[in-house]
Amino acid sequence: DFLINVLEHEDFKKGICNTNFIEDHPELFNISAFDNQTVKLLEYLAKTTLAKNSSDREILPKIEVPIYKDMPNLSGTKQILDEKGPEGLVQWIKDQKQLLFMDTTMRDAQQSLFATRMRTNDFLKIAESVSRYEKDIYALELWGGATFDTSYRFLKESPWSRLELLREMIPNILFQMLLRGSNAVGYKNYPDNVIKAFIKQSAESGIDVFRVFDSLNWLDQIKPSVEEVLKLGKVAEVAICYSGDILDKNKTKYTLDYYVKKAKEVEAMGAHILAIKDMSGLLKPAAAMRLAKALKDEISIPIHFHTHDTAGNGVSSMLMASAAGVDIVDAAVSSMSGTTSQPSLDSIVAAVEHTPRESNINVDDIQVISDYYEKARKYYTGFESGLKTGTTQIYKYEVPGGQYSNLKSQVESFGLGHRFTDVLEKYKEANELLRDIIKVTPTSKVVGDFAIFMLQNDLDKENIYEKGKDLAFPDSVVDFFKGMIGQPEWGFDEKLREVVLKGAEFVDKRPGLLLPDEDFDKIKAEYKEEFNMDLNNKQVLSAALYPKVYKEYLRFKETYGDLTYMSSDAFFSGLSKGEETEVFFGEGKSHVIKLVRTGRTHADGNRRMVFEVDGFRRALYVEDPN
Ligand code: 3PY
Ligand code: ZN
Repeated sequence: DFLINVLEHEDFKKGICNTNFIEDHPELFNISAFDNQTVKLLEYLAKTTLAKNSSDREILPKIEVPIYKDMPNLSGTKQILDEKGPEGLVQWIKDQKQLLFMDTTMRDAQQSLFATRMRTNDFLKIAESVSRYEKDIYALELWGGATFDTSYRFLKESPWSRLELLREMIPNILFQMLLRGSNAVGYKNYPDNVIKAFIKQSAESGIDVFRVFDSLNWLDQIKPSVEEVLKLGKVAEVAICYSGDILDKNKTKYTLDYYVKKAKEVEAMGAHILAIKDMSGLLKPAAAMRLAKALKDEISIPIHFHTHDTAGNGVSSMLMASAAGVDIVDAAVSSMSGTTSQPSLDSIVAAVEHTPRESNINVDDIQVISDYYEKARKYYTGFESGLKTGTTQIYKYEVPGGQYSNLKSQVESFGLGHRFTDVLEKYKEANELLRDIIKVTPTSKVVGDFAIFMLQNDLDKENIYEKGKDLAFPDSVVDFFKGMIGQPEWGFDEKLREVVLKGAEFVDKRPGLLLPDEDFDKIKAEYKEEFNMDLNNKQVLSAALYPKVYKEYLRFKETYGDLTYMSSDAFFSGLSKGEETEVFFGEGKSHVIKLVRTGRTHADGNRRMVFEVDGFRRALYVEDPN
């Protein structure tokens, strides 16, 4: 190390060295600065730089964080809930004339725009500004849905830490999460004891409002979650997923009556709030108005509308719902809105100014937050779907916003990228074969997997019953026909079930009733043995929900350390030559790391990468993956 430090020193290279060189540069001896953690970090940066060919990439400008003005009264909806309980909050909502907003930027917007890749580090930079500039927002949706899985799987960070850190920095606004009922934050049913323990821990870590839905609108699957939320004194918002088009008389399944009936059941269940969850952006403006009006007439709990702007009609739909008296709508700050994401918060707030639904939110304040995300979004362009404008095709295909951006890359990974429209056509056909089910995680995955499978095997509605007999169907499709995702409203096509299951058993009850309780002590013993770790409650839950992904995350941390506080461009792409990045550790410590040089590939396939850490050189030999 010492020799390398000498050889790499700028003065030495320039020939500015005499017999005093070493004495003049005492930092050369400071080799111990490279502790284990630092070396792991450099290894990560070196490997990522090589894997992404980043040495000569354009260096992204550093994101400026807005300086917030101090606002005297930050007391918000969180304080109303804490002081008056869920019933007090519900009463407060009912007392409002103004249209209330939930900002989905930190969850659904980033999930639907760039596959849930937004990192905690980029949220923390803006969190204190959010608590001030968004102080009049009803709630922030910032957790649940796909964020839990992707945090561990792709971002190598803890979703629990994200939640707890944001809670500390935003003490005044309600935090909402999306809970997939008995599927929790996963893609399959979990035992009831996992669901309950997960809800309890989420509440302890900072969640106030649980938006619970079931991917088939089967309320039996939602009840256990709602019971637990009510027991904890938190807010239970039950979401009914919107499918079809209530305006279209030819569509006889998802009618206005269907939704009113479901809404009444939701109210009877004891939910505090009803949400209409239009995950695919199918709720046209006139339908939104009709639906909101009917629901307002039929139930008395507050009503919350959620949509996606995939077809470009999201703002109109929310405004029509507002005119019909809906209490709360979902939206995302403008730079994170539109297309597969939510409609623009700024636009709707501005549209209701000087009307009876005028909001307390200040559009200029929201602009500050939007400006930040506009810059931060540049780190995530690699994960975007490429969709630049809305598309009314979505009314035909009914693909959820969050799935649309993923489906493209899934299709490409099967070598079918050039046939994306065919995949969408098959998606429609697969849905018909499944008797027009609600399509949202995880049923949307069933339809997506089924569609790709049909395309790969030249299957269609006619030939599948014969041709399918000799084929092994995707796991998700098999699970669906086994009843493991739940019971669809209009039952199964029994003939197709036989083709798919080939004699395997299926259930007609809620899977949670059949699954044995998870043995948390057994999980703890397993991790003690394998990782020498004493898992805390949060870690046990992560292990129970995502056993494989969680272990991979722990192994990643053993290899590279905790990279939560590395900047996102460095995390995703490594460093460009000459680029500097500051990586923070616990207790405010940090290192400034610069990539000085990338050497040639040696005969053994390794390359020499030279870094500077706080001004000290360090060279690494790393295998070139290219
Ligand atoms: C999720 O389950 O993650 C969703 O966003 C469904 O719309
Ligand atoms: Zn959504």
